[in-house]
Amino acid sequence: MIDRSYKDLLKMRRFPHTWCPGCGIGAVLKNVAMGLREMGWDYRNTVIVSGIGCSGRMGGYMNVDAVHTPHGRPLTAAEAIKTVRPDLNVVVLSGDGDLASIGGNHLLHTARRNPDITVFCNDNEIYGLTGGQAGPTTPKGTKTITSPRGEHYQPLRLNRILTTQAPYFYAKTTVYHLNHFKTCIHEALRYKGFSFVDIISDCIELNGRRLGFKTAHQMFKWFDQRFHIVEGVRDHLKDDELGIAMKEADTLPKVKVEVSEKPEVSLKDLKPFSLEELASFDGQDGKPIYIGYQGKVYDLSTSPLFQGEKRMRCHLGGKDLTQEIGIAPHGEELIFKFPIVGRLKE
Ligand SMILES: Cc1ncc(C[n+]2csc(CCOP(=O)(O)OP(=O)(O)O)c2C)c(N)n1
Ligand code: SF4
Repeated sequence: MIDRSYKDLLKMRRFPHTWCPGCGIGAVLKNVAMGLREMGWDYRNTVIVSGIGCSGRMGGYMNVDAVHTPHGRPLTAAEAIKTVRPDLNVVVLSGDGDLASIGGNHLLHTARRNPDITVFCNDNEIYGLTGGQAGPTTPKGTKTITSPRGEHYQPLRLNRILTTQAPYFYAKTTVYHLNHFKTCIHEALRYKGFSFVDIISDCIELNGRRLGFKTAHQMFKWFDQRFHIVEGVRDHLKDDELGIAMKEADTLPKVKVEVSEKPEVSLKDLKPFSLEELASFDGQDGKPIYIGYQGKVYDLSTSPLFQGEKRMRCHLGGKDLTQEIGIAPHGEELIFKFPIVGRLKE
């Protein structure tokens, strides 16, 4: 018997939905709901965030708390929610125009910061809601309402952009390759970190028909010709490959720091200085510059702090500066590397 419990994740009272018959968004909604169900994610522990567009309407049909953000901003809201409520599962449902065009900057930087959120991008390679204009992922040469002679520019290659800097999880699939699609959803939901599933989908009405497809199924067959599945997890995916590209954080090479240990000097073996004696080592008339710090006397004559024009700082020489160095940023670092020449008398 078919398990229809995923419907608990949908607001069935709102159906029939708003999307055109044959639109791929329905398949995305249903399969994401099934994926959440398998994970045991529901209204008690999950929040959906979506942007603006036909795809952005998915959040309104999910039976969990959902945030409908301004155009291009779902990732900002999603990351904020995850930051203040790390106990919640945060899932973004939106379109390629919303996420990669007006929201492109947020996509780059959210991916870079790697928050634990999952993004399902209904990538119909067009701006659907507004009438079928060319968008960021529209393939070069595609005829759209804004490119009647064929789109002039190369599309953004999310497969390349989102796999440049580890860690990353980028999966590409289509609404037609159902088993693969389900696997990508499942793996993305399980991934700890920023996961992005790029789902090639159809906008039959405002893209497909203009391209000459009579039915959504004809578009699906076209997806089948354009893409093929590659097995296993890859570092990167080529433009025509469907699969999962994933990489853990690059570990920085361990830098060996050589520390030359100075032998610990016993205070009692050091030459004792009274404050009056110390005061005479103030750098004037060619005398060295001595400074007292925590009971020891340091020779700072060669310190860059007192060279050239900075010699005017010589009024600091010949004094016990324990308090001043204690509150100065990097104070101790400035003094420790210089030779110890004595100790302050009690
Ligand atoms: C600030 C702002 N600019 C432009 C729009 C108009 N607009 C609404 S949806 C949309 C494109 C959405 O495209 P996509 O994310 O691909 O979703 P689809 O409709 O294709 O599912 C645009 C440009 C808007 N609503 N707000
Ligand atoms: S306009 Fe396109 S993307 Fe929007 S619901 Fe219709 S088929 Fe789907």
